[in-house]
Amino acid sequence: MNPLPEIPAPAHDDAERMSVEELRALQTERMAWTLNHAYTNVPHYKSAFDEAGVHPRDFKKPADLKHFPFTAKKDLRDNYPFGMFAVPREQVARIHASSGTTGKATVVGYTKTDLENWASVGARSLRAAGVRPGDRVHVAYGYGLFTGGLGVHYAAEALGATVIPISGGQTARQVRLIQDFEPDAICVTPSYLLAIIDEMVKQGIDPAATSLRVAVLGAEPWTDAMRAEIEERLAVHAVDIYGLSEVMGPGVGNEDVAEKDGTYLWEDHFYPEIVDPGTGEVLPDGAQGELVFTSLTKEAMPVIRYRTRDLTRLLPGLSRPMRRMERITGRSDDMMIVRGVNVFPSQIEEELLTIAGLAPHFVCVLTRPGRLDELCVRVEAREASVDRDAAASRLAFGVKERFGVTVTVDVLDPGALERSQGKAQRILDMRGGEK
Ligand code: DLL
Repeated sequence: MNPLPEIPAPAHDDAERMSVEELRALQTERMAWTLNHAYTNVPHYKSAFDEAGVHPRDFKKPADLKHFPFTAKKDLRDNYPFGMFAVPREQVARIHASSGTTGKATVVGYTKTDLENWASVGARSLRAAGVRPGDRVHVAYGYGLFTGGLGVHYAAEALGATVIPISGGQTARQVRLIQDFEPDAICVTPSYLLAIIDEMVKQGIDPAATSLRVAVLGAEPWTDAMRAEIEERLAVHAVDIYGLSEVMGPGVGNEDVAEKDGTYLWEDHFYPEIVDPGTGEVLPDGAQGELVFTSLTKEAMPVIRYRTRDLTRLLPGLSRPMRRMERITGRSDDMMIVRGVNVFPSQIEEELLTIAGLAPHFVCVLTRPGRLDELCVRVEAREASVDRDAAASRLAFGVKERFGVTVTVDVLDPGALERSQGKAQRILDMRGGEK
């Protein structure tokens, strides 16, 4: 085992030192402001609230939020591009957008104050992750309309770090700059970090010997098994950062490097709920369901009860008043149903990382040869010498044992699958036609 670097404990900011009661009071005040702001300035919210028969003045305490209507991605698309903005267009200081694999992009906007708040929750996130003022931070999230690069960039600056804004791609160059600039931290998707580690090995560089101490990983689901793989190979602390553009971007929440036990949601700016994805009923803390957010301070684009489709549960804070969320199992969109059994790519990842001969580069291929869906896991062998049949049977057996799902496994040559430079595409849907 490679020993992990020591990270000195940081000071917490004012919000992180509040009591739970103080936090609830702050949330109540900010939620009342947000509901009013959205109702008064965004026609969509006015008509949605009116239709549901609720008015911002009905809101007295966070539990009242459940009477207000949800907001879905479709509402943002229907109001494309700027219809969800709550301030005059000239007060919008920046725009981001999600690429949107189908249909229109989702557009989000920020005032100057929103950008400051984002940088401050981002700085808090990086601090929780173990980044310290004066550290060099290699940002390999994509820059551009995607919130990852610029979001983490301004967070690192606000923390007082030195930013290396390389963006995604050009993997050989990423490795060279890590060698030359000796960063303390890297911010990147876990799947692209694996590609960077593989490139180091290819160039004859020992990944465990770099200057890196911390990897701040997010933008896609990843597992504790992947954390163990990255921590061992790169000798860094691998810490989760969470966020989504509709709510802000990276830094809606972050894990604490000393705990590595759930991602703190920065509840002074974003109020979380867990709902039953089918009925929309609010579930108690601890229950598994869909994460829903209401922004508490956003000016340009407040969101009321935004349905993230991310599945998780809320846990009490350990060292802060804010609640933690358990690692996201997956998005409801990524749930595959194979002969009636639900399965997520993250479960496949967890299982395949228990098999020494298999590398964590994989894709789940869904087909429908007859009337039923079938799942084939295409995964790379770690080395050419691996007994592929044995590794394939072990994975198929493990997935069946653990999750009750029958899969076929195709073990490929090392390097056979295309590497992502950002978010990995874990599902290849070849079913065609009706789903
Ligand atoms: O991915 C923002 C981000 C950038 C977060 C960099 C962290 C780091 P979107 O492109 O809008 O924004 O995608 C948001 O990505 O709803 C989740 O499904 C997924 N996601 C983001 N972070 C995590 C994470 C950015 N730590 C969507 N674990 C979210 C699991 C994550 N899924």
